[in-house]
Amino acid sequence: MSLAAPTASAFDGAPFRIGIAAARFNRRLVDALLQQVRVHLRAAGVKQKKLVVVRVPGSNELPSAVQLLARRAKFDALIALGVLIRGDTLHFELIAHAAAHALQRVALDEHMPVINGIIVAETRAQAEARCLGKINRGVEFARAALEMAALKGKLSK
Ligand code: DLZ
Repeated sequence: MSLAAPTASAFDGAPFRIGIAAARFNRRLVDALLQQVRVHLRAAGVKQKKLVVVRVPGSNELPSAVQLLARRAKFDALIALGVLIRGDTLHFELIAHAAAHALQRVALDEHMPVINGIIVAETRAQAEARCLGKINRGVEFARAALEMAALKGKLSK
């Protein structure tokens, strides 16, 4: 995957309610990612009370959590956060593919922007660079959520 981030565009987050599902597997890294997302959403004006965070065991559970959120309350966008690091077995690849497909399915079925914020890394060092280091993927996920929330608002009128 390219390291190039999309160009920044400013969206006022004040009107938006954003739901986040975050995995507990690789917790230190996911917590850092969550913090990056939170900081950017709050800086963009999303109110604390309009930011709902739920935790799930691992990335495999993110699609069902996102679907439960989509059905429970009126959100403008949802973000799924997880960190998958290649291990000795195929499990990593299966989860990465299944979660990505399922998140898209929830987005289309529920008519809800869903941001795939799952870091899929070959090594722990790659994952750390994206969650704790120079590459701030959390900001990209937050920006994508704000942009899609704004688009949803515009096209739903
Ligand atoms: C089992 C598993 C493995 C091997 N690796 C990860 C990982 O790198 N990142 C992650 O978020 N979750 C992992 N899991 C847990 C699965 O996502 C899931 O929680 C379990 O398979 C139970 O369904």
